[in-house]
Amino acid sequence: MRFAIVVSEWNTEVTEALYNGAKETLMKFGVKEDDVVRRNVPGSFELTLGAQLMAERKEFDGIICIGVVIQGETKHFDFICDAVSQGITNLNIKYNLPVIFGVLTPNTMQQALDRAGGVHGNKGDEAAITAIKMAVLKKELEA
Ligand code: DLZ
Repeated sequence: MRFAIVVSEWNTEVTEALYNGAKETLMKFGVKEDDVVRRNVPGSFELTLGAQLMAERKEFDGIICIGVVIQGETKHFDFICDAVSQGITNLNIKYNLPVIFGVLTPNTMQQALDRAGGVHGNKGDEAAITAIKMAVLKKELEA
């Protein structure tokens, strides 16, 4: 199978750890390194278009979106989280393709780090496992 990973450049310390977790998990389950294609986008808001551009290539069994939006003092958090969660949901339906929401929405940077290889594991791993499970389900049901 072949997967795309779209990575937001905001909070890179966390998004790189999530990306590495996702990529390593895909490879652990047998995906070849050449079959994992990475592209960056400036922020989580841009994950939807980044994933859509990858979906348009029609060469992937799943797309994993990686981002971290930290609760701040402005309303940016709500707007970005609403937009990207709705945008990614729409892509799943529009392309009939697993597009995985690997976006952390913590209150603090520490909570993000705890979920990017820290005490709460690595949510990038979980995103990769979800992508594989959904890609397998799609193949089974379409066979
Ligand atoms: C503007 C912004 C803010 C305030 N916070 C975050 C964040 O915590 N995580 C993230 O991924 N991106 C953030 N951004 C950038 C937006 O996602 C987007 O890149 C800009 O609003 C430009 O469209």
